[in-house]
Amino acid sequence: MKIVKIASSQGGLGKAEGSELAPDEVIEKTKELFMSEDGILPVFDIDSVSVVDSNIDETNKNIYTKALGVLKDNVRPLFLGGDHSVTFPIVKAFSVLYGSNPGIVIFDAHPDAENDFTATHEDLLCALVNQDVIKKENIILIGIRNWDKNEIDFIKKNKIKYFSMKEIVSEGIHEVSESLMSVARGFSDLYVSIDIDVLDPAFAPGTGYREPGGLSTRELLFFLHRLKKLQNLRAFDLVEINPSKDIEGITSKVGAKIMVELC
Ligand SMILES: [Mn+2]
Repeated sequence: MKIVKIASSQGGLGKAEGSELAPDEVIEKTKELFMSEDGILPVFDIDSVSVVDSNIDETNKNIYTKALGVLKDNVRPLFLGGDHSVTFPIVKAFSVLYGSNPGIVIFDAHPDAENDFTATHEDLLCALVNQDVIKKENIILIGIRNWDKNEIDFIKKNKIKYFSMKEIVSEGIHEVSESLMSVARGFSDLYVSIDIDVLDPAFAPGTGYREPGGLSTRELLFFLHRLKKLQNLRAFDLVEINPSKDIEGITSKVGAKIMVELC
């Protein structure tokens, strides 16, 4: 599996400091996992984006250019962040390449719809919608459970599809997964973004914003094992793992597990 390391916390408004350490830490932990649960031996081809110190615009340009090149190879890469702002330039490249009807599934505790002026990790959704990077009806959020009034208003106004944690549990994970699959299958091309804070902090404490009441690791893997079967799936990212806030490497190992299961 092609892995693109993006060792940047520049879009994290200072609050994601430490997430730039994640790519190396997570890759190191993959050495403790022998094969995927489907019996696939994990083999990683590791590449990286050059991160320009204190210059997020230059870093984002580099992410965009790298993503364009890697996505063209059609090898279903995983982009390993980094804070969640790295998703924006990748998805821009994705939507340029896959013009007909691309869509995105975002696993996250937060809608990331705080501001609409720039692409930080707090306003990813606004940037995707307002800059028309992905059609708003082709964006699906999963695992949402902490949002403020602005964010609810933004989601309602734009009719963004989402499955909150509450809904996942009350409707049942199988039911929600079926709904998700039926929408995702309809996209010409699918991108999956995984913010590790979609997991309950009991499973993934090493992240910037610990939000109680999240998915278990097993439940996230259930969704990912299903999504992985879709023919239109083109790329993943895995973001917001923060080794400096982790406990005994628990979260980095969860990241490694996700990588191995996506092989
Ligand atoms: Mn988040």
